[in-house]
Amino acid sequence: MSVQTASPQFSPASTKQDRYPTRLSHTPTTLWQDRQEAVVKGHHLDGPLTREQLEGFERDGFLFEPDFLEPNELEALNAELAALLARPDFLDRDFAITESGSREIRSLFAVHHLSERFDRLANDARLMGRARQIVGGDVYVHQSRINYKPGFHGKGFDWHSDFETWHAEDGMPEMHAISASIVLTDNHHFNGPLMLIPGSHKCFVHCLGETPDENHKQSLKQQEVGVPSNDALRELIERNGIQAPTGAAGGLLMFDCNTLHGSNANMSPDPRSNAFFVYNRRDNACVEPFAARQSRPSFLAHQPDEEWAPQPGQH
Ligand code: 6CS
Ligand code: FE
Repeated sequence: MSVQTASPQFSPASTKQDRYPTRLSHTPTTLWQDRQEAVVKGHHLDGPLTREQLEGFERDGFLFEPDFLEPNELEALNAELAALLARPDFLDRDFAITESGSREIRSLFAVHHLSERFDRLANDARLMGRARQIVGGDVYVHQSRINYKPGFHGKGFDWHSDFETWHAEDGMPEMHAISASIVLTDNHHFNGPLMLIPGSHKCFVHCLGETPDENHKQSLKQQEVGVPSNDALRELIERNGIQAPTGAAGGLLMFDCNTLHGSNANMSPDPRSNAFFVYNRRDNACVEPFAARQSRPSFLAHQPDEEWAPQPGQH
């Protein structure tokens, strides 16, 4: 049974072939379509990951490495994190997303452009080398962010595929990107660790609902469009379960752009702060959105080798 394509009255802006139709106007007849690209494409490339680690990433769609950072690196990054969080001039800027109903910062985007230290980390050979081995070629930073998830008030993130949003709204053509999440505060069962569905990276769950204009103003607080159906989630979770890698600060969680993930609210006093760098293969740079009328702002989707500066004034 064929997958319904995007409704004709809402044709995607992109002229590139849309391999992953989503934001459909009527319920598709299949829960998902198969992924079309291989997951790990750099077996032939040298790099820090072992064959076993690459095989694990291929199978699960994610890989957790404890103790990735040295203690002194972690200490310096947490000091930088606190300094960025305390910047009064950031609070009303478009790249600083607050929790709904409060002025607490939920996410700070473009941190590799806002902080020398996070820029050095984003370009660290240990991360770039891992990403290159997985996606099979040279990479650039498509997106960076710090998710703070403050104690007691940090809200969760519903189940989603990042690639679904990056394809629909940023124009990322194919699945050649990974996220590297650096655990900056201990992630335990009660402060909302990232949860992932193993194996889900091999299924593209097409989502219902047209992309509203300026959707990011809502979706970064509470994503409502581009979320998988409960039927698809139920089926994938029944097949492969849910995993929530927890561990001490300093660990590294890498996950494929299409691995379904989410997290619960933070019910503990402890913040759950992670820094994320999204590495996209350079030949997979974003074009026009595949399912949105306009591209998202550049703090969410960077181009290779771009000159970026924060937009003046409030968003
Ligand atoms: O829209 C985005 O790009 C962001 N949204 C989520 C929920 N995860 C990935 C990314 O940070
Ligand atoms: Fe995400």
